Amino acid sequence: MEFKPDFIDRLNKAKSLLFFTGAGISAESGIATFRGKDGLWSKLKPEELASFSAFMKNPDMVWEWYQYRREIVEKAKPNKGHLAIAEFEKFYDVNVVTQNVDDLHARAGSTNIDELHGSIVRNFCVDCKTFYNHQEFKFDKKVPRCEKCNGMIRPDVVWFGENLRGNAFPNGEQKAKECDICFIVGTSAIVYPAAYIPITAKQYGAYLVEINIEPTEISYQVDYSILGKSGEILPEIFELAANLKTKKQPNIF
Ligand code: BV8
Ligand code: ZN
Repeated sequence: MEFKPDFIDRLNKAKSLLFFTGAGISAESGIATFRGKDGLWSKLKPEELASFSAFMKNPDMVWEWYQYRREIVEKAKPNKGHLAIAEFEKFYDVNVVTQNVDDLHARAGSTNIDELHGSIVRNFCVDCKTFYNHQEFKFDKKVPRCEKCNGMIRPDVVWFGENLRGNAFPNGEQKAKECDICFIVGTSAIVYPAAYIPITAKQYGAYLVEINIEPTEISYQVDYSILGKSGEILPEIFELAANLKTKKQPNIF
């Protein structure tokens, strides 16, 4: 695959890379995306499933939907895109700021991950906020109860209308300000405040590279838009980077 000369130059000089990822990077692992022709939202309404009010209105239905998605995540494997991102750590400071709630980046070996929208493999009690991992309720078809206070247990994902929790967003923002290249991988870039991450990177001088199978809301703002599957493109970019970073430095004496 041929890459633009200015991108090659940036990749050669870069020290810090940020990968801002969305559901598209997990598509080749068999996990459905949200929007697009066979996305989750084409069959189901997000407000009826991925919101706190939906959970309180119909807890068992929402719980079951997450159990169904957890099973898919558990059976899924990191694909070549996730693995390539982990490999970049050999030559760069790498940060992954993901909107995804699957654990495929961690399972691929990435070590600096901010999960903006939480994680489907974690649960917590709505009342006393005690955390539980999903294995403890693996076979529960109905919303389980907290062993400490009998409150309802919910998935630790950020639902629509909920503030992002913990330090993931501020951490991600700080890393966006410091990165040399911000890769925007497999996201429609319409969910906020997550979609501010690449904008912040651009404001602080990063070179923006989009990897997607189609143009998106953010395509007009990026420096380089590469159309194609992330599982195919990321390994090619890693190979280019490895050649650049390991080529024998010219003998200056
Ligand atoms: C909040 C977890 C404060 C649950 C999700 C402005 C500022 C702040 C908020 C808002 C705002 N404007 C609107 C809002 C409200 C809302 C929002 O952004 N709505 C959107 C829809 C307009 N934001 C919120 O509610 C956020 N909270 O702001 O709190 C607040 C509080 C009260 C009132 C107001 C504000 C919380 C948002 C988090 C919602 N939770 N998920 C779960 O997963 O079950 S969002 C959901 O969308 C997923 O997390 C997902 O990660 C996220 C983004 O989707 P993508 O990852 O981009 O996936 P998508 O399917 O859209 O796209 C996939 C892409 O991959 C496509 O482009 C496709 O072409 C590409 N692709 C496919 N295959 C491949 C590929 N690319 C490469 N290779 C391939 N093989
Ligand atoms: Zn509790």
